[in-house]
Amino acid sequence: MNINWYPGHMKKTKESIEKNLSLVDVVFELLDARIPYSSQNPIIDSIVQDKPRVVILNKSDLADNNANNLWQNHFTNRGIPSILFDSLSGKGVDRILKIASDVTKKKRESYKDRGVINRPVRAIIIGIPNVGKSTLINTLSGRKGTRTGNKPGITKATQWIKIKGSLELLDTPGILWPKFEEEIVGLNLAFTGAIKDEILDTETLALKLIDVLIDIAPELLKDRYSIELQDLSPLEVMESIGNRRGCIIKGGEIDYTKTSNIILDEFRKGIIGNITLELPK
Ligand SMILES: Nc1nc2c(ncn2[C@@H]2O[C@H](COP(=O)(O)OP(=O)(O)OP(=O)(O)O)[C@@H](O)[C@H]2O)c(=O)[nH]1
Ligand SMILES: [Mg+2]
Repeated sequence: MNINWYPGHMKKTKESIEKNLSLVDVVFELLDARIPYSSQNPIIDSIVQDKPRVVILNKSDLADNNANNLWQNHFTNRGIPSILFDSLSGKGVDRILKIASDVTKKKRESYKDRGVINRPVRAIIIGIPNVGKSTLINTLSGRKGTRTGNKPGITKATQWIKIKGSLELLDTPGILWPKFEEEIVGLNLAFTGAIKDEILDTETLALKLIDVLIDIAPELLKDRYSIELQDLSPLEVMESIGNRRGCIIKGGEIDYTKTSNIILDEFRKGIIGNITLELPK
């Protein structure tokens, strides 16, 4: 399955991020805790250069707890500060503010030495579509200053939002990159909802997801849909799920589209379980 989604507005956003970078003190890089490798933009290093950077592993409430810890260790071992976060509950906001203050300490002191007072710390939030950038900003600011939604491509333009404690955050539209070198990266992004559904073949995608789940989370799959897996193929598993859920069209045939949508939707919402799709290499 060949997935590519790099519309013109993403290229423009990338250019706008590069332009705004000189204004910011710290970069918050939001990754999806279920796919920290696949959600990391390979061109990020060249964009961010030597700005202080903090990785926020968002949607950690949907990911596996052990895997969350492995990923956090992975970033710690590479000297990159990281935070496990869940923008919806907002638990741990203080840690984000503290890290932002720590990594910008030198910069703030240099301002003070030069007599600049009351200059806020400015941060830019970057990440793939739908990872929760705008939700994080709303949680930090305590108000709905920027629109959010459960599909990719909600934020259309960059926008500064003031946060209490003299922090200013720049919300940006989600960006991907021109080509996914590994097929699994494109699939992981599509499974988790970072690629707009209109360009996806949802039935093929759901079959690929079943294939992955049979491998990494067979018990959760069995429990959620009360099915047996034995040696069933992904297609047979989809048919069992369709039957269970009454996704049947005229003539008794399985409604594959409806079944596929249920599986993708329930995976994305964490209803099948807390599942991390990849571990540190
Ligand atoms: N479970 C869970 N859902 C989250 C979390 N953060 C955001 N969401 C949901 O994910 C969806 C996307 O959130 P947004 O904040 O709009 O994502 P975004 O990164 O700004 O997306 P774009 O503007 O399209 O790039 C929304 O439905 C949020 O409610 C989280 O930590 N956990
Ligand atoms: Mg947004």
